[in-house]
Amino acid sequence: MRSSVVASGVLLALSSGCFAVADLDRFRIEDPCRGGRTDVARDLELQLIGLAEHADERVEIRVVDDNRAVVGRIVLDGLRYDAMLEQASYLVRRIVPPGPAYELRLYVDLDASESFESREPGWNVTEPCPSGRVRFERPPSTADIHDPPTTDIGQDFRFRGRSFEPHVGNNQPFVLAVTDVMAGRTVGFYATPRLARPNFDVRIPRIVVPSKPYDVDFYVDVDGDGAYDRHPTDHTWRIGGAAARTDGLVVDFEHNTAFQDVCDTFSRDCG
Ligand SMILES: [Ca+2]
Ligand SMILES: [Ca+2]
Repeated sequence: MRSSVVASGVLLALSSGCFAVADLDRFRIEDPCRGGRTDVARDLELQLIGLAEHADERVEIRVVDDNRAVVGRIVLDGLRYDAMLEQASYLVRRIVPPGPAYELRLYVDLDASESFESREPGWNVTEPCPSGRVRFERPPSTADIHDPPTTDIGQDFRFRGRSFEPHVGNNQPFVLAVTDVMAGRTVGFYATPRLARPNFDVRIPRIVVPSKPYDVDFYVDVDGDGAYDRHPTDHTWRIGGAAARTDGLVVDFEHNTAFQDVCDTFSRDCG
């Protein structure tokens, strides 16, 4: 299918004698399931249903590509549960890898060990149609998220936030994303519905590759509406182009008022 699309596009270009850059858009690879591109990273729109009993626990979601490599991780340090809708929903931009299919390996980290144990509830979600829209409704049975096995591709990411006193005790969510600058793809995402302490550590396991640069964007959802808003409504920051080392990437950050707009990392509605 792909080759036939390219061939017809080439003939069209030759017959018209026109090689304008805009014509390259014709060659993009179409999703055979629902339309849309499969040659670029796509957004994940995630709905989690039936996990209310685990709302205060750590939930980890591994994004697995069609080579069974873990190419992204989402850490939900407590779910932001909507009692009216009986679900938690998240938008993670550009974390669905290019390719025709991907999987999500999801588990509740009951002992907060940052690793999956066989007694913990886990599920494998296969997405044959890569739209990026996933509605996960807890099924009655669980699965071993290590079966079939996956491979990790990187080292740990750590963020050490300090002096966040203005945001403690106010039910203000903290959200962070790690972007592979060269690939233009999100590799790590962290969200917690509230900050319990002014000094806190975030760890996203095995997501950064030594010597590659990463943007680390984060914000406190000061108005608590569950969405990114530009300063002064929310407090928003970027640590740009941080290079990972052989032992991973550690970012130390002290709360300050040098806010930066990172809307595109967290929202599709940036005006
Ligand atoms: Ca565990
Ligand atoms: Ca907000």
